[in-house]
Amino acid sequence: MTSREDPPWERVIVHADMDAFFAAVEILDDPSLAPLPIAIGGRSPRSVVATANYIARRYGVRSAMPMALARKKCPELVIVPPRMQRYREISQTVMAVFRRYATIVQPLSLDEAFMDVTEQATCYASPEAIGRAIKDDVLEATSGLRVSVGISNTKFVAKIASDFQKPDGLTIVHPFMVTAFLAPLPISALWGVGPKTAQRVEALGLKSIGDVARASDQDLRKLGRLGDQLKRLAQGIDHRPVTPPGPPKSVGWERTLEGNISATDDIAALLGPAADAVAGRLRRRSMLAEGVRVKLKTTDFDVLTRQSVLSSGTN
Ligand code: TTP
Ligand code: MG
Repeated sequence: MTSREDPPWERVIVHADMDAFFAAVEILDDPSLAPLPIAIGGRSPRSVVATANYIARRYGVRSAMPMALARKKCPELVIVPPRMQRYREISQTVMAVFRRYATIVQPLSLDEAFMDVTEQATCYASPEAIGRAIKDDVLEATSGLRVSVGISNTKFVAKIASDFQKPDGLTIVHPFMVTAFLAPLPISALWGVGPKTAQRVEALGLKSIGDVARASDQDLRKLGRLGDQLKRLAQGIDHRPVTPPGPPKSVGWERTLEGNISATDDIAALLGPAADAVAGRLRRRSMLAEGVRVKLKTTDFDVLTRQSVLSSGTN
């Protein structure tokens, strides 16, 4: 059946992202948590929130927020320690569902993936129908977890769309709606625009994606090569293909300490075990590292990194 609307979809790209993933898994395994505000993370003053359910989010609890602050914002917050093994197991179930719908699945993390369903979509009445089917299948395969789905003709727009009506969202952005959909969004939604770039773009008087889409070449030239790239994205042009995952680009290990340390010797003493853990992971995957990066987080949650390239590979 090929009853797709005009203009034709050159590609049908799906982005799917589980709702409050770690928290949703905990509620699945212990339904008594469902009516309560919950956050996943440790209890120590150092811990940060991995995620929170939508009830806790109403109090302002957010991912990456120090747990101490989260408890201030929501005194009744129930803190649940993470169970990574269980999240990985459910992630495999979810990714297996995705692979039933797409020849190419590109996982971005445990709970989200791009799918190119251009071929498969011809078997459905509409892109919306395939999105509905994916959502229903994830719900069934996981016995109750919900996924938000965005569908458009590019990765860029599909990803924004999956977030648009979270939780339990299904947002279809037809090719002819793309520029209108993007126009009111803030420039920070453009890929490649972090806080620093955002300042440079805003200094040109460009506040929304629509402003960038309409910007003069003269203004955009002030941003160098980035200017072109941003204008194309703002116009919904993004040719990047959905690509299957390759070997990992990095392997790491990190730990949050229970208390502060500041003596150089104390810090140095932690490098040995960290290097052992990383090397073990590399050896298990038969990989060699071409460089090393050390990351250090301060009491204020500032992150300092130092790195160097090695003269030969190591594990
Ligand atoms: P997200 O998809 O960013 O968040 P979410 O699934 O919890 O909520 P939603 O998508 O509905 O907004 O991340 C997926 C999981 O990754 C999340 O459940 C926990 C983990 N995570 C962290 O551990 N630390 C983080 O800072 C973030 C953002 C996520
Ligand atoms: Mg998610």
